[in-house]
Amino acid sequence: MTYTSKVLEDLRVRHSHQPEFLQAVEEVLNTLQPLMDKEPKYEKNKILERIVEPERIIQFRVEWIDDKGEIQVNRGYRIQYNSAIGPYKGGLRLHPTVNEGVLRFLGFEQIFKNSLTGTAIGGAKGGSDFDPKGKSETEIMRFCQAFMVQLYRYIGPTIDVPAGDIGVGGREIGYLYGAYKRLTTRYEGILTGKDLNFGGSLARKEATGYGVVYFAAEMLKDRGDSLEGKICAVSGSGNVATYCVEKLYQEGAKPVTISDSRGSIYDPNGINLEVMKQVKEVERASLTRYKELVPEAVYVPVADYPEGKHYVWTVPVDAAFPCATQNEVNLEDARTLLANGCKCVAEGANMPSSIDAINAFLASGIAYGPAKAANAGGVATSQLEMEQNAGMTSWTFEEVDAKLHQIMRNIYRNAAATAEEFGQPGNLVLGANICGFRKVADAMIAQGVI
Ligand code: NDP
Ligand code: 2IT
Repeated sequence: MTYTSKVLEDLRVRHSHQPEFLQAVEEVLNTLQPLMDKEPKYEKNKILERIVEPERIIQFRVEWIDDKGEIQVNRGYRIQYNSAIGPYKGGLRLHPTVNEGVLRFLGFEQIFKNSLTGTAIGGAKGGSDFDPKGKSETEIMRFCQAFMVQLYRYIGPTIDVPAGDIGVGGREIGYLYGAYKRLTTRYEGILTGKDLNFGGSLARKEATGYGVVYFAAEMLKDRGDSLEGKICAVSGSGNVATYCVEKLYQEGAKPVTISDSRGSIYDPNGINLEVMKQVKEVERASLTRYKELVPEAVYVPVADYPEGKHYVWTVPVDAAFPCATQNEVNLEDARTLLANGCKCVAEGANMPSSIDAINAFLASGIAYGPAKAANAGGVATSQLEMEQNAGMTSWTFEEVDAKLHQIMRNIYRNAAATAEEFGQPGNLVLGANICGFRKVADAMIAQGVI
C-alpha cells in the first residue's frame, strides 16, 4: 500500500460521517504520491498524517434573541488548520449545511490555496449553521455580534484573520468588525473584506470573480485561445458569480446563465449585469425577480428539474464557471458540458466538481482550472488588504487589480510548471496540489515537531 493510500484509508474509517472532508482529502492525496516517491522526507516526517489534522478546532455556542423575543441557539466554529507559512486565514460561512466536516473540507483546501498565492498566510475556515435567509437586518446584526462574543479571543492581525464566504459579505463583516472593536477596544485588521471606510481594500469585493476569469484567460492563452467571443455558463449569483460575470464581459465573453438555490436563469442575450446586481446586491431577492425585470430570460426552478441534475450545465457553452457551492457539477453534468463542446472550466466555488467529474475533465484534455488555484484571487487580495492595514495605507483599485492579475498569472504558471515537472503537462489538479503542498510541508519540517 502506498503512503498516500494508507493515510487515506485511516481517515476513511475515522471520518466516515464527514463525506465532504474525505472528498477534499482524497482529491489532494490522489495526486501527491509521485512527490512522496521522489522525496522520502515527507513520509519520514509523517507530514501527511500531520497535515490532515487541524492544529485546533474551536467550537462554540452562539445564542441570540430573534425579533419575536425568542432565544435562538446556533453552533459556531473556527478551524485553525495550519499555520506553517503564516497566520491563519480563511472565510466564515453562514449556511444551514455548515458542520465540522464541511469546515474541515474548506479549511484543508484553504491551506494549499493560500500557499499557492505565494503570500505568507496559513489555512483556516469557520462559520455557523445559522441560516441568514428570511432573517431581518437586526437579527443578522445580533447574530454577528453574538458570534464575535465567542470568536474575538481567538483572532488577531498576526494570529487569525477571517473573511467572508457563503452568507458573509460586506454587511456581516461590518457587524463582526464593530463587535470586535467594542469587545476589545482595538482598531485593527482582524477581518478582511471590510468596507472601504474602515480599512477595506479596493477590489477585494471583485477579486475572487475577477481572479477566476484571469485564471481561465491564462489557461486559454497557453492554448493559443482566449475568452473573446466565448459563450459562458456561470452558476451562483452571489459575490463570486457577480464579479465573474462582470469580468467575462470585460474580456469580450458572453455569460448566459446564473443560478441561486431556488432556480436558474438562461438569458440568451447575455446576463444583464445591472439587473443581477440590483436583484442580488440591493434587493437580496430570488432570481424570479430577474425574470420579472428581464421577461425574455428563461427561469427554471430547481423543483422542476430532476433530482441531482443541474440546468445551467445543460446549456451549450464554450466555457463554464461554477461559482455557487460544493458538488454542483457531477459526472453527468461534466459529460453534458463536454458533449456540448465546452473547452474550459474554471472553478470559482470551493470543490464544485465531484471527483469523477474532475477525472472526466482531465481525461478530455480541456482547460480545467481547479478551485484552489482558480479561486485563490479572493484570499490573495485579502492578504493585500492585510498588507495595506499593516502599512496604514491604501492603494488604488488599479494597483490592487494589477497585483491580483499578476498573482493569478503566477499561480497558473507555477501549477502548470509543476504538472510538467511530474510528467503530467496540463494536469493543473496535480500541479496545484503538489505546488501548494510542497511549501507548507517544507515549512513544517523546518519548524520541527511542535
Ligand atoms: P454568496 O453567499 O455571495 O453566494 C452564494 C451563491 O451560491 C448564491 O447564489 C446562493 O444561492 C448559491 N448557493 C449557496 N449554497 C447553495 C446550495 N447549497 N445550493 C444551491 N445554490 C447555493 O457566496 P460567495 O459568492 O462568496 O461564494 C460562492 C462560492 O465561492 C462558495 O463555494 C465559496 O466557498 C467560494 N469562494 C468564495 C470566495 C469569496 O471571496 N467570497 C473566495 C473563494 C471561494 P442563494 O442565494 O439562493 O442561497
Ligand atoms: O474560500 C476562500 O478562499 C474565501 N472564502 C476567502 C477567504 C479570505 O480569507 O479572503
